[in-house]
Amino acid sequence: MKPSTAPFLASVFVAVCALAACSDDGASSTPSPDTTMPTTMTMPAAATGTAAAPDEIVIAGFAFSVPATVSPGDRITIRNDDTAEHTVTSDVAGAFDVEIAGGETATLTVPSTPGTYGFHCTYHPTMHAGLVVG
Ligand SMILES: [Cu+2]
Repeated sequence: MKPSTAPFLASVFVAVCALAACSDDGASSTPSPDTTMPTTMTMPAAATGTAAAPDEIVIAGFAFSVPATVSPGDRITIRNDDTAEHTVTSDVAGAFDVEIAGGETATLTVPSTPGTYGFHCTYHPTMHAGLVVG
């Protein structure tokens, strides 16, 4: 009769379990694949649009001010500071065609294909600029 063996094995087993559980917890908490979360959290800030966004076409004095580049598929604001009505119409038909009344703003959906898109105003053909999508 050796009654002391069983309690000894039991205590070793508990100790191993505790170590294993401890290391498992450490392994499961260290990886942080949630780095994509901040990206989605920036969307509400962009949607507020209170401050002038960098991606904005401004029309003033019968001339376009265009951001250096815009992202494919982006939705950018066109602000018409003139009293005259203008349009932002792609030279290549069908890419985009937005009409902006005097003193108003409108939204332009950037083409999803990268490239440089020349555009003009249909009312004032001398107004011409380019939109760089990339
Ligand atoms: Cu115009």
